[in-house]
Amino acid sequence: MASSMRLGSAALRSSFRTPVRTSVSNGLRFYSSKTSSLKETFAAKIPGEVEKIKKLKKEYGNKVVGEVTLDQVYGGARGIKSLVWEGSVLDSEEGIRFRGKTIPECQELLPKAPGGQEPLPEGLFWLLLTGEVPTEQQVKDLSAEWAARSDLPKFVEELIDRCPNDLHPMAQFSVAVTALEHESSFSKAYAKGMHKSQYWEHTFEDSMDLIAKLPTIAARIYRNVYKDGKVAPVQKDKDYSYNLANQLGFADNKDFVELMRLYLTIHSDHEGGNVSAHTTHLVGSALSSAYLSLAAGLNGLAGPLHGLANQEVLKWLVEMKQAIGNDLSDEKIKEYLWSTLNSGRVVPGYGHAVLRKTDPRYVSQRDFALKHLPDDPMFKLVSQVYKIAPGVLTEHGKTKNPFPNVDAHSGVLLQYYGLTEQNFYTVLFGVSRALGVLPQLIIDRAVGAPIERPKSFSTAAYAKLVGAKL
Ligand code: CMX
Repeated sequence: MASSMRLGSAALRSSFRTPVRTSVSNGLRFYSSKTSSLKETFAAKIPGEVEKIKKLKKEYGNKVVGEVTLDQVYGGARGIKSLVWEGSVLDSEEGIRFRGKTIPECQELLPKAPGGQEPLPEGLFWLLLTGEVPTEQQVKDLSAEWAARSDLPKFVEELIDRCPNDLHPMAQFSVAVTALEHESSFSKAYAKGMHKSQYWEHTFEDSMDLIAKLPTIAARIYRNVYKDGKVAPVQKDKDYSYNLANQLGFADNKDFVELMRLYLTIHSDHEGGNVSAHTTHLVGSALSSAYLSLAAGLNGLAGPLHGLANQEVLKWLVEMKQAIGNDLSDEKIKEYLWSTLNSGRVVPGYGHAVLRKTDPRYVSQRDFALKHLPDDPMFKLVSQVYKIAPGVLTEHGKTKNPFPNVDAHSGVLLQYYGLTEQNFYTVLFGVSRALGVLPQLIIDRAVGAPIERPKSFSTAAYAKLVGAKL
């Protein structure tokens, strides 16, 4: 794997601080600077990680890690252990840990903006990729590097501008990210005939460029569909969340900027098996570029059972208010919950494939609301539903988890600050999700993860396998 650490011309592009080449040793260029860049930090970790996996496979490769029942096969592969995901692990009772750290721990440990209280998502990205908590300077450098890479190609701007306003913002988002394939360092190098040891570097470069461009893409969609079509330029000395808030048109409110920092941090990663993460990883396993892989993941995030639920929640709450009127008593809310269930629909924002408790991402958003908008009527309604819905869902008896997930809260926070256009909400989720799934894509290419190809059978073949006569 030593050759995989060769940092070529792509490395020069990635080194934002004026690089001073001091030595070239074993093909690895070193730059004099006070702190290590993200690329250098990650590159230094690769040989150890590759060695760890090699040793694990060599010594324990034939150990059984689980068995699969027919119910699991027909049940959406729930619980089948078959994926490797380094950034986060989801415990059904405790919720997510990013590289072993809970959300409150990340809130405490990750660097913050001057005067800010919420973690900067730049720090989370660093943590997910390297397993290390970055210094303030490293995070500052990363903010500057993303700002420096943020320009969109003209044809992508035009492509977004030509989308009809009634094309869902998530479809526009996916189109724009797919079109960025034109810029892919990975695809260009592959076409020329790249050695596999260089895959990760090009994936790293593409991921950094892609992440850098997402706020401008998201803001262009938002400003085109809902506002005057004008997007503020990225401010090179500001952090990622400030720029996103500013480009959307909300940075005058410093609490909204803080909300963006929290939002982008907590929506980033949630293990590898969820639809957007798994899809990005799967498509990437075919050596499709970071652009094509993320676009595929975004298309999955756009489904109502996954990321789109955050749009659905606000819609559902507004419809509930319209249907009930001013008497938002517990009894009326209970009736509304039952009417939703009895009409064969799901209660959006409740339930989860893995979690069996209230989602800590819900809790951190609730804490934010208690601090910044305790008297907002919609927040009060969300809190009231939180008291009632778990009981109703338990009585209904279908969902394995009657508690709220991340999507039950986000829309209410956004609407409070004036971002009321629900159809746009999943785009913000997508910007954040990129920060979680792209580190794994880079890791996949660095450790030589193979193309994915699980086995399928027909129902007749499964019946034969289990000895059933149908
Ligand atoms: N309201 C009504 N019924 C629900 C429900 C809810 N919130 N959550 C689950 N159920 C139902 C399922 O539809 C399923 O019914 P059928 O047996 O008729 O098919 C049954 O309960 C069992 O489902 P489960 O095993 O508890 O949940 P799944 O792992 O199949 O699905 C999820 C998980 C999230 C898709 C589901 O809970 C759901 O649809 N929730 C509402 C949508 C939502 O909030 N999605 C966002 C999830 C977080 C995210 O990815 O962003």
